[in-house]
Amino acid sequence: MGFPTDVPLPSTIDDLVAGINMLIAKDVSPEVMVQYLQNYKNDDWKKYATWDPYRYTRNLVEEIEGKYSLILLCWPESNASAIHDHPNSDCIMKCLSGTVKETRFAWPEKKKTKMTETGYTVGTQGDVMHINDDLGLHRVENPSSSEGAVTLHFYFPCIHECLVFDEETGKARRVKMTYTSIRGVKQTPQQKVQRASECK
Ligand code: 2CO
Ligand code: FE2
Repeated sequence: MGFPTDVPLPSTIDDLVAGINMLIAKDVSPEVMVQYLQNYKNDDWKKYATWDPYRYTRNLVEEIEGKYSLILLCWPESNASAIHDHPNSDCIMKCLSGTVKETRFAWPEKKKTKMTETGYTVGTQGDVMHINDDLGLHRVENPSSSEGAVTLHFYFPCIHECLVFDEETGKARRVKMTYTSIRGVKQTPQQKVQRASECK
């Protein structure tokens, strides 16, 4: 399916959410979602940005349970995610600021064996990437030691937990994901625990 002509291209992040709602209702493909995210060029995402010097923050912009979540991730210098999956979800990631490196890995086949890297991509402002469990696993990182990075992640459907893998052995454990802020409101540790236990 081509890009639906009745969905206006987004000039603000609120437009982006409105357009996503229309595209979700039309049940469009990940490729159409990639095209749509490519067209968001504003920097009004800054109102959702929060920073932690030690780890990347996850800031929920919008979520419709069972449908999608749109999350702004702020990566301090040299910070990396664990290697992880995206259970039954498509993940589209757009680099909004700085540099982001995505390294892909194959699903482990043998126990106690170092995981196999299958390639990597380095993205800068405006670049959009797409992953799902059929395409493999990934680690995302900010490779810069002098500058933060910001990425916008669109998951459809939403994911609230994932498997994280030990690169040396391929051993996986399931973790719940929490939000640093929700629709611009910073979450207390209690709210994070409460919400993690509500999200199955
Ligand atoms: N999946 C990770 C997260 O939501 C970020 S890497 O891009 O999908 O925390
Ligand atoms: Fe990811």
